Amino acid sequence: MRKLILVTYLLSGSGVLACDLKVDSAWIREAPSTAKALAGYALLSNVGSKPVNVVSSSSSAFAKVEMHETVTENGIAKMRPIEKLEIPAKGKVEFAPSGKHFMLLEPKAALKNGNVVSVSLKDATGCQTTVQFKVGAGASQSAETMDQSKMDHSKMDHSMHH
Ligand SMILES: [Cu+2]
Repeated sequence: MRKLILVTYLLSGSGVLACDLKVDSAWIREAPSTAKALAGYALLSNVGSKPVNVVSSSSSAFAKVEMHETVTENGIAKMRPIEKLEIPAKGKVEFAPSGKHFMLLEPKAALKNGNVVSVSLKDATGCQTTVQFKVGAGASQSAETMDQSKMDHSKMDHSMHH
């Protein structure tokens, strides 16, 4: 515990710029090793007093990371890319099953339950937040139940990416 406090002190004292974007409960849905795209979810918070615009996402574990949102048109769930995600001052945006998600394309290695993957999110000022996503069945039991009743992401059409 004492060590953790010291590290925090050193980081904040050494001029490292802390982003206003904070990310919690980040997880990636486990998928078959043949899956070409995985879905990631998290709770994004803006702890600052100005809006934060998330403009890009990337990970060394994937060829490409996109932000998507799911919209339902005529009863059919479709995904579309989010070019720029605005989080209001002191606001939160939830990426959750059946809604917004990170689309993690072409994993460089098969990911299993319990693996942890770093994803970096960059805001419009260039500030980069690195988030640890844990591969698993869900952030909580309720999230898992909610998703499976509505949509199976692994069966969705990702042809738009090619
Ligand atoms: Cu998607």
